[in-house]
Amino acid sequence: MQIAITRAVSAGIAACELTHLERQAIDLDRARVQHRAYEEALARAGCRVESLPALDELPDSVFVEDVAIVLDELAVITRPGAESRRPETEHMAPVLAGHRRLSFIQEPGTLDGGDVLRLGRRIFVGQSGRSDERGIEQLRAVAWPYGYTVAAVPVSGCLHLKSAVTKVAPGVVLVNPAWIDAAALGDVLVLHIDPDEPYAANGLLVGGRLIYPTSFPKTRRQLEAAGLTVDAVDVSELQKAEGAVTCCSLVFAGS
Ligand code: CIR
Repeated sequence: MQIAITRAVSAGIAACELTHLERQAIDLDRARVQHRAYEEALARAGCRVESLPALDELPDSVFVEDVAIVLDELAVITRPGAESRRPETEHMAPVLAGHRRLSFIQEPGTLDGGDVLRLGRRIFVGQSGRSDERGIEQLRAVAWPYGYTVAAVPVSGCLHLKSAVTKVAPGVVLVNPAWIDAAALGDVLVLHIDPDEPYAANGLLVGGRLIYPTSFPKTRRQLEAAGLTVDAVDVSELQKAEGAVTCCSLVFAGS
């Protein structure tokens, strides 16, 4: 059984961090409806959804992916690159302690879970504005004893590595080639987004289904034509906060 941890949308989401987008009004009620529909998609994919209560004083706390990396053997609580997001980790640590042994990224290193892409025993980490060399080195130190390699990948033009690439099927990644060089990922089949949809590289593969935003119809048609099962969800309000589909959950094997 897969477990998906989510957190309800903060009443303060209007004050979210923004790096590449202009601030737009976010309809909180609509964001909450979309988030519940996203949780339903996780349940359809076979997850047991553990939905945590909103933290209204932490605007970006719906984006739980950034505060932890959950491996089969342990969970790493991150130290997010954006200072406003660091208190989110204190709320996640006790939740994950119920599932995994914990390790912590320590000051001065920074790491956002959105920068971490795992392909089997290979872990790729974006060198973004949020994750630095020291954070990446700390992740390497805790993961290598379990047989993981950790490789830094340059990203430019986007927030996180997973804005530019996600796994969409076993051995297959979806990439925006303007933001990363997929050669850094080694032996993997690469699909490209439609160039009209730069934010389209973020999909969430769970239980053989790809949870994917409705806002990228051209790329979605290509994915379906390639034989993928796509479960489309409208996350337009969360996208205004520079979020996507991977960032709203932590999905891992239950024990
Ligand atoms: C931030 O800038 O931190 C949030 N507004 C968006 C985080 C999105 N996280 C993700 O894609 N992993």
